[in-house]
Amino acid sequence: MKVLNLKPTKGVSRENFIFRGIMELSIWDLGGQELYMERYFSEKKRELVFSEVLAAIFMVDSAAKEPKLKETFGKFLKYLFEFSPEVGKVYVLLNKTDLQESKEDDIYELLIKDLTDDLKSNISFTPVSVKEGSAQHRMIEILDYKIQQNTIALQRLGKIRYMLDQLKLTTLSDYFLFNQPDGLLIASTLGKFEHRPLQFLRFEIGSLDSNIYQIFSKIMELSNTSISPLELSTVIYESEHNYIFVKEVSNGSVLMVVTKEKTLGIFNAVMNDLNGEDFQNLKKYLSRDDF
Ligand SMILES: Nc1nc2c(ncn2[C@@H]2O[C@H](COP(=O)(O)OP(=O)(O)OP(=O)(O)O)[C@@H](O)[C@H]2O)c(=O)[nH]1
Ligand SMILES: [Mg+2]
Repeated sequence: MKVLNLKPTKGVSRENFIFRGIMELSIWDLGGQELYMERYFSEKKRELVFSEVLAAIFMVDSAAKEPKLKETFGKFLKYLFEFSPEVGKVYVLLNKTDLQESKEDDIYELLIKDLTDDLKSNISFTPVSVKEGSAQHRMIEILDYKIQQNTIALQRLGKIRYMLDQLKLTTLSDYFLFNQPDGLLIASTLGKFEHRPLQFLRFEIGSLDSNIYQIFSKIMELSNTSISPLELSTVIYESEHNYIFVKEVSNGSVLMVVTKEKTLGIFNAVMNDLNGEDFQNLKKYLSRDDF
């Protein structure tokens, strides 16, 4: 998300999101203004807000002086553990470390002071900066950890990995499936594949389409060929020793194929793959909406 020009959160803002294409999340962003905090900490609302929490993240502006910070943190912990005792670790992000005036060490001392040892061992503090991307990186780490504990997400992941391995069998190529909304890898035939964090990948197939599709339609029109509405869904790159294919699989996911060699045989094999049954199965699986 673009951070500049963000408006203060009013009350509780909710958003649904499928992380890495496999784990459905309902994100509750609790506004930090006093008026809103009073409301969601109130006797009437707190159970609703602090129940069924899967992951709790407390974000602090380390560059601001907030007299009620400690008190707020106390209430947050109290209601969280009261209504979501299964939540596990609480993650505290000390934000804005990019600023000179950031006092993350003081804030850490303030927040940890007087906590019981039990609580201390259940809270993980991390200095971060949204501006520099380390906050987003930390959030991804936290959610990846949650995937590891989520049976349904792990099952989905296993199934998708198996399907990618099937695709790979005949093509001497590696397959990478990306989730467009967050730009993160869903699965790959190389296992956990590290790409630069937060270098959010966007395959702009759409914009390429619009030009080429227009010209293509025109040519078809000129030659009087009636062709079914064509989906331009694959982009092919060529390097000295490889072909790289990029193809949209479903709403929100993109498959990238990198060949190990650059031969016509392999090119054809990948093209067959991308137009074959295994690909259709993957597409069907990813288009399911029974999340
Ligand atoms: N320098 C710097 N500015 C940041 C960083 N993170 C957020 N900001 C800025 O801080 C301001 C407040 O950001 P928000 O994300 O709206 O803060 P918030 O904590 O959600 O505030 P509420 O919605 O009122 O709870 C915005 O102007 C952001 O651009 C950071 O890491 N570094
Ligand atoms: Mg906000």
